[in-house]
Amino acid sequence: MNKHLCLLSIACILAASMLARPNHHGLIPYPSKVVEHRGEARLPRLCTVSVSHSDFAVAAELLGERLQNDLSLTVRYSNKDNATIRFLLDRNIASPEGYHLAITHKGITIKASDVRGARYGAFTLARLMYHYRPVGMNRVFRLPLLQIEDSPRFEMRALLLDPARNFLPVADVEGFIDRMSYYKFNTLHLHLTDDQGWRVQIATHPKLTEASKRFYTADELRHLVRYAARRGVEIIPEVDVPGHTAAMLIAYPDLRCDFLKDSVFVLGKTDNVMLSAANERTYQVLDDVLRELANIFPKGARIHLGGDESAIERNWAKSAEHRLLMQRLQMDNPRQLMAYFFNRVLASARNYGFRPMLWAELDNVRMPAREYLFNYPKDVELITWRWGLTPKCIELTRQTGHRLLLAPGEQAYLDYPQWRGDLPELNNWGMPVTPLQRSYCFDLDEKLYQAGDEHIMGVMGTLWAEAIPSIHRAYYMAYPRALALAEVGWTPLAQRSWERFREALPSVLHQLTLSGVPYRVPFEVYERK
Ligand code: TNX
Repeated sequence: MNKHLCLLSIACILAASMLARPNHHGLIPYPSKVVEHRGEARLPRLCTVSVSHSDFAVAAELLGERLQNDLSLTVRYSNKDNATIRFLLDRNIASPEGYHLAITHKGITIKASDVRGARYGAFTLARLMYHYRPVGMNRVFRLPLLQIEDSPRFEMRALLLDPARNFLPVADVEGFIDRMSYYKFNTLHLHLTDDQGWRVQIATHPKLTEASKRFYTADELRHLVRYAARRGVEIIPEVDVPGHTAAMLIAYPDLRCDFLKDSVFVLGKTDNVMLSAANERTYQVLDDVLRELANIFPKGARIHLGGDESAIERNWAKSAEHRLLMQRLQMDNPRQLMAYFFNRVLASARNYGFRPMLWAELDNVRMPAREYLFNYPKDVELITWRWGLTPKCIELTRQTGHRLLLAPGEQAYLDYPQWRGDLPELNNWGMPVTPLQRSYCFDLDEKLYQAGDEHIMGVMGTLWAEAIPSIHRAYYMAYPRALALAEVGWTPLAQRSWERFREALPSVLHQLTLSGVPYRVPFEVYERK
């Protein structure tokens, strides 16, 4: 082979491998569409940023914060047309969370029809700029010429924090929100009450927080709601009833089932107890709680009311007052009382303008589980979570028309260890290992749902905190798996690639290190074979 042919074939092989492996540009979650042009844009160290629409100011500010904090760039806001980075209103962009980002020789534009899209365009640009930051003595910023058109695959991308089990101060939750919104999560599920603690101040029932000591005041929660909204994150509060209520029943023993009124309950030890469904006081107290929460959360906000792991056989089934109630309601199985209980509590929630959610619970959690514990009302959004039961929940919601959020134990339980022998060291009851690649491959390996399953709202990773004593540990358990779930929730299935994700990861982890996030290093992903 002559020299030229040889060079040509090497060039072809290189080009083919570049085509086979599109550049990841350090982007997680990867956008719907990236078009790359030849050449590069040079950016001045002093970036000017303009917005064509006052709603977009927050997106420009969040971009400025990232560029200043992570890249020590000086950012100036301007109202001139020739700014380096321009946010433009484009009503033709159909998805409110969508955006178009163009990096050209003439500058950078981010177009969106809504502040949500403008914000995500800003975060994508900040991530790109971090990935392509100049290193060493070279101070010139060079970005590839790109056009990105992006919008989310699912409307809800969520993470759950559990300050009920281990309290997380407001500042810790703020930092967590900053991180999650940067990776395009838009929902934070806050598990506010459980056996181990009640973490939201309720003025009409002050004892609820007395024993738990550390809790959020109404004003602190209001602040968090505002803080999250500025970053495009909706907070869903959860008040978990009628099980998971030991803290509530320690504070107010009159809400216990009749035969447990004089028993000794110990905070942190007692579990598997339930609110009485036969006592009017239960409904009164829950109504008060919901009324006060309605003063904290915006009108029309979601609320999660639990409904999981209720030990009905050990509580309502053994109680005289519940037998009487069943007689009155002509029921023959205490499980039917769940429908009675929730119909009343859901009525309060609706009355205060909340959109209710519940954990999807099946009548028989031992396999085969076939039906829901009760007929969930149509307006209730459900979350699937139990191991092995997500396909069943998807099938049932397809029939009943309920909207469903996916948090399957198999891929999305971020409290489980990420590798053999890894943390958590506490409360590890033989938790299944959930490696990064498993979380990433959520719906790549097995087809979880069918085309047209529009009732699927999205994806949620859960950080149940029995074994998560601090925000540091929450980060360790969440990252990098939350990045995998961010991509499951955002990136269209056709664009998903484990290889591309794996290659983009070091750049993202570098930035996380810089901002002090103690994630777990996923060494197994890079181990030499
Ligand atoms: C089950 S997921 C629970 C939580 C626990 C978690 C531990 C769900 C609805 N209930 O209360 O914290 O398992 O992994």
